[in-house]
Amino acid sequence: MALSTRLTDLLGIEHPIIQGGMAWTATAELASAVSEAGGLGILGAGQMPTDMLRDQVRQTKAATDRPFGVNLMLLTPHIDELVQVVLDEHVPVVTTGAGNPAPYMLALKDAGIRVLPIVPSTALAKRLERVGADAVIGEGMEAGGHIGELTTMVLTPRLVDTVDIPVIAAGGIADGRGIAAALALGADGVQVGTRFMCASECTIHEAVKERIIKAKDRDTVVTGYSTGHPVRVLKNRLSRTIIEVDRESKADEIEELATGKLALAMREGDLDMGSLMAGQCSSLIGDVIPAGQILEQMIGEAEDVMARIGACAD
Ligand code: TUI
Repeated sequence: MALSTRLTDLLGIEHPIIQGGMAWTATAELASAVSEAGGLGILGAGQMPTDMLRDQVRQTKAATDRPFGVNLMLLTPHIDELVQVVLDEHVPVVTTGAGNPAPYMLALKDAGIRVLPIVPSTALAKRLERVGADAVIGEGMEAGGHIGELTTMVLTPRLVDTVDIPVIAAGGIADGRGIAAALALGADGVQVGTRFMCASECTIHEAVKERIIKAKDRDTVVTGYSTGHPVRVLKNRLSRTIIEVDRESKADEIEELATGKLALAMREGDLDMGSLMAGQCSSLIGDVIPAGQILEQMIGEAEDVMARIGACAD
């Protein structure tokens, strides 16, 4: 049995799973492995220099003929140049995060790009459906990195009730039970981030993968509320320091403390002072395996769960 949905039709992919476009984490190695295995691999552009994004796109195209995407983080100062790269390189799919992509919609749609904005609420989803979004990704606050206020359990069905385009559930989904739950809430697919950090092809530091595998259920915390851009991370010395400064609402000091810390974690493996952006579902992850196996396991488990639920209804 295959799980085909409006999302698999829209993107021409086998499984209704897209990989989170995590900055400093979702590189060509991971994205091409996910796409090759039938999901949608996504490059995390983050704050990459434009030449690096162009190289990453070309590396992905060389490794797979299947569809892939780029996540554009809209708070990036040179975002206009990154948008130009995805236009020039005819990237098939773009996801956006950390802001409203409306100013870029026309150019992206005119270039034939499928645009899947990440939204934290129904208000933004409605506006983006009107200006041509092909689907929306509703990211609940269980997710790692920059988050909104709503949980996946509430945001997903609210989006399904609000827009006619496909809804992709994100935040807290690391196994097939999460996929089955998202489909039960009316979603057409899921976005999976943290689970893919523990894919063998993911190039982040091995120490971070081990930290995720060791994580217990209360090991993540949200920092930086006073900056207006709260982020969920695994607890460490950096998160404790930021929370202390947060209490005094010193947003400038937090920005200073946080600068460069995501790369410090993901590239250097600094578990103490790096920003360990990862979701609440870290505690559901127990091993590092190839991306293709992650997809296979998640789909198999979702099918089993749905068969079990179906049997209860008989
Ligand atoms: O973007 C993410 N996750 C990220 S971005 C990132 S880099 C960063 N570092 C420090 C501060 C901020 C960013 C690390 N993780 N996820 C997608 C996401 N988008 N979550 C929430 C949103 C979002 C929030 C507000 C999307 C749109 C939005 O719109 C506000 C508006 O203008 O209406």
